[in-house]
Amino acid sequence: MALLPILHYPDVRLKKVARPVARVDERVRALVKDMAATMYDADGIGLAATQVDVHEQIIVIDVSATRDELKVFINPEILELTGETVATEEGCLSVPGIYDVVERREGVRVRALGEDGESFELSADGLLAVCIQHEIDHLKGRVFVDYLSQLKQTRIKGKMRKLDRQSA
Ligand code: GNR
Ligand code: NI
Repeated sequence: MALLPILHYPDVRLKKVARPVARVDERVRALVKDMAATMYDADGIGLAATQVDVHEQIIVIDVSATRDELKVFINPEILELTGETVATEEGCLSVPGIYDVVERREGVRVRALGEDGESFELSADGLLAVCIQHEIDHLKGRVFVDYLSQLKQTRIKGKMRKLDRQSA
């Protein structure tokens, strides 16, 4: 098991579009294990493969308080967005220390493959629904900062470059 380095915004690799996983095999399961370890180590509620510079459609999520309800989504597809628009304060492991409000839909129905390669469907609302939308955005090369004003994006880029200079 390994902890994987997480890319930081505005790294251009966060803009790459992930390709579907052709076969859920031992390689994919090993990557899922490393992604889960990386997410738990960083105290995140989700992680997309894009954030660890792997451009394949793989997401891990755990929104439980007990940190023992890992959900794995391979090749996820949004079947339906439901409910009203809700505004949630979001953060991102690729944009550490930055939090801002993003509007998304309240509910989501998603189809994906599990770690066993079997297809499943899930309906979610609340934080899980927000997190699923946030992670699927990563697979499409989109970060929550992209929804903010140009002024905020410019400021956040500056802060992140400074932070990454200091820790380099
Ligand atoms: O840990 C995370 N918290 C979070 C809070 C509100 C909305 C979305 C998230 S996802 C984020 C982890 C992450 O960056 N996933 O890509
Ligand atoms: Ni994120």
